[in-house]
Amino acid sequence: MSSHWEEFFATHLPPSDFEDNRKLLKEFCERQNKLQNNIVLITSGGTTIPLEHNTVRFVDNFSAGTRGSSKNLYRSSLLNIQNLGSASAEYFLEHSYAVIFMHRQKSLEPFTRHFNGQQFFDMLELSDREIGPSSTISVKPDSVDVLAPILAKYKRAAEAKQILYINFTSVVDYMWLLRASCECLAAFEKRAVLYLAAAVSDFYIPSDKMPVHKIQSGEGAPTISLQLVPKILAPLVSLWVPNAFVVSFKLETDENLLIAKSRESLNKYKHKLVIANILQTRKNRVIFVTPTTSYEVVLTREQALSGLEIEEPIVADVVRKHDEFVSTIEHQ
Ligand code: 9Z3
Repeated sequence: MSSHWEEFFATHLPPSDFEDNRKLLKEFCERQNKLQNNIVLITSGGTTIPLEHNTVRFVDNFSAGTRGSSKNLYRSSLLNIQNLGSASAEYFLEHSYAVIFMHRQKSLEPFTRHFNGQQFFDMLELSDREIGPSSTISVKPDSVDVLAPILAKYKRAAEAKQILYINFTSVVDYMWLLRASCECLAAFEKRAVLYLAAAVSDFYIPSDKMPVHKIQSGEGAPTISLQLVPKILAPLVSLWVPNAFVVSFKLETDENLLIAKSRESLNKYKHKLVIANILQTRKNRVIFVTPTTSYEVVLTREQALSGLEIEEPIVADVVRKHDEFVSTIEHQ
């Protein structure tokens, strides 16, 4: 039996920085709504489930956070690993959407995802060996063409205050932030897109069943009993943002289940689109499943080698579908 979402919120406290995030969400959304912008909530990265209240151990969900962040770069040696969420954020920004990037803490983020710490340092030059007041730091000439386009896009989005970053770690944090985001997105009605790419835990240990302190190995191997996380798409679609364009992702490892599970989800929650993918091939093939159709979006080897990311055509297609959805309602 899946537990009910209302009981979940009644029995699990919000994260300690929840009110700060709620305020940021409210301010960001009010500003974007006044500007009449389209807005997308991208969730990205995996959620954890703690095994202890004072958490030493936790179970994690797979996701690098690529799908949600940005653009593939031209030099493979400077590329960071991809993540759907962070990649998609950059493409939505290019389509002039305001972006709420709700991501797992320390998972990939738009723009910075292209470089990890050491790669970034390798692009810089220090003027003197002995550091003094006249020392300067510059970008190596052969790195400028890599860094400049990303920096330009980053600056444009930051100066226009077009993106808000909020982060979660556990599935409980995720649930509270998702609901708070929806409270703010409701005002956008059909102009809001929810792009739910985070890999959310299906199972967890409820707060009242979790030990307070670190589980002791001296007491023998623990038996851990997990319960089902409530299916949050149900209230999200029917109650929280009933007019929004909701897109969920379906991750499977068995190809035979992929379309059937996606259709099942659409039938159950009545949202607009499921983007289905298989773990191993997610970077070059997804399937768009709507209530009436299903078709593949595939990246050829040549396209991948030329630096194209699958998130670019995915986002372009979602934006086109969202446009159609907006004009269909307007003409009703
Ligand atoms: C996805 O399927 C995402 O595409 C990935 C992206 C997590 C595979 P990366 O972050 O990977 O780029 O490394 N997300 C799955 C979303 C999810 O958990 N969906 C639920 C499900 O499949 C239903 S809402 O049951």
